Amino acid sequence: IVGGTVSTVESHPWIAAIFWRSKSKQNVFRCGGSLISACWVITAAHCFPEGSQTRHQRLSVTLGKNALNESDSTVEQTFRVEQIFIHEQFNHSEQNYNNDIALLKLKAMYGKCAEETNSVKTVCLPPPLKSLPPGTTCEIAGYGKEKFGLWYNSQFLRKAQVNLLADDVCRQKDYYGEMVNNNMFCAARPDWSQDACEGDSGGPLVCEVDNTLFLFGIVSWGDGCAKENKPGVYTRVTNYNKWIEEKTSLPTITTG
Ligand code: 4AZ
Repeated sequence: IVGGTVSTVESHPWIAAIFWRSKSKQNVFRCGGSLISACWVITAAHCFPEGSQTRHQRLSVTLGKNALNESDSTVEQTFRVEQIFIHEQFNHSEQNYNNDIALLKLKAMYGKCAEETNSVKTVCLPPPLKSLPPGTTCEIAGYGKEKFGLWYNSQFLRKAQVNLLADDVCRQKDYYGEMVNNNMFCAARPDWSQDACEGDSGGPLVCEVDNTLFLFGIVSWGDGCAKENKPGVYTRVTNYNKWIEEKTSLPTITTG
């Protein structure tokens, strides 16, 4: 997050930190995500490059995390991943990350996945096709970089506020032109001072409707961070209610 402030996980209790275990057994932070039900985290498809690295055995998800490089076992809940669903129409070779959405099924421990606490809660999905007017202020959160090009992520969870941009504005030539399609929307600070950045990918953009926060966007891409005329681009979650329902209601394959 560029230009934001340190936040506490209690104010974004659905945030998930997704780690990948490297060959040297180190847990490397990969992406953000959002807890949408006890056993399901929604994130971005581009967090999982093609090939062997995408093996779910290498992934873990931590909920309730304030500091990226320290663990607090009194509030954190860590899970292995049982299954990954990457959107069937996501294409790694395309530049614009169309259908940048994925679901991770957490592996239950003693028959349970996430347990609700002050630091761990689910976020609501908005109703299908619900759209909010341009200018609506929404909130993003993540452990990503505080400046584009830095080599390290933020040590603490950070948040920022961004406004939804009209689609025709974001599709102007000096913005992103044809790169932005209807499965995406743009959001930015009017003075370009706050934005998502590398490492925030997969994480939440939430907007309040009738006193309830809903997950409207998933951090997806952008040209740099907090750059003039280059807003953050988010996966339009309201286009995927059916896909999410389909995947999360699928029976689990068990072996042994
Ligand atoms: C990234 O590389 C990334 N400013 C995520 C979000 C944005 C830019 C880059 C938006 O993961």
